[in-house]
Amino acid sequence: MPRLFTAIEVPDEIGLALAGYRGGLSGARWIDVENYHITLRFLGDIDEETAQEAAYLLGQVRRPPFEVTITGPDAFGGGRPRALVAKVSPSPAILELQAEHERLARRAGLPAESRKFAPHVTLARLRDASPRAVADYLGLRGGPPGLSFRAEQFVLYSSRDSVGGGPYVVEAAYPLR
Ligand code: 2AM
Repeated sequence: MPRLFTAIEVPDEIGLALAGYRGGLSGARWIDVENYHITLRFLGDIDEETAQEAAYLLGQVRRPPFEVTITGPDAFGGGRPRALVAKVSPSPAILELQAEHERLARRAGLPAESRKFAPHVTLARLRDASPRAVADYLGLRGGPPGLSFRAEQFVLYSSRDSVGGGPYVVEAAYPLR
């Protein structure tokens, strides 16, 4: 079964700048720069028919391009940090696009996503990284990086069947207009 998710791609020059966050934290497994993305809606391992339906519904989305602003590095997981991320400003445009993907996913028959949407680019997965080390890392690197770009489309990505992880393949691209 294909494992699918919708996302905003990260342009090469932004990826290059975000790559500056790599290194300096033990227990971090750094994501390859070409796999950086902003997940909008994780669809999961779904059957071909549901995937076709979701792809069709995504094609009905009519929304204008919008500005994406990276606000800075952060960690998810609190006392047990599990991911290092570059947070993305939760602008009305990205929240509305994500909410529309959520509605479409449900129309395609998928269960509701229970987690609150917090837009981000995952930079590293963390294993055995201490909260202290993560705090120190963020202390040295914190602050807004002054990075933004215009999202002109969103995409449907597939990842390795039932396993997840990159490389991610663009199965379909949907212009924002
Ligand atoms: P993450 O970056 O926060 O880990 C492809 O796997 C993308 O879908 C990843 O960016 C990941 O988000 C997200 N993802 C993976 N498994 C998920 C799940 N069970 N629920 C929601 N999102 C998931």
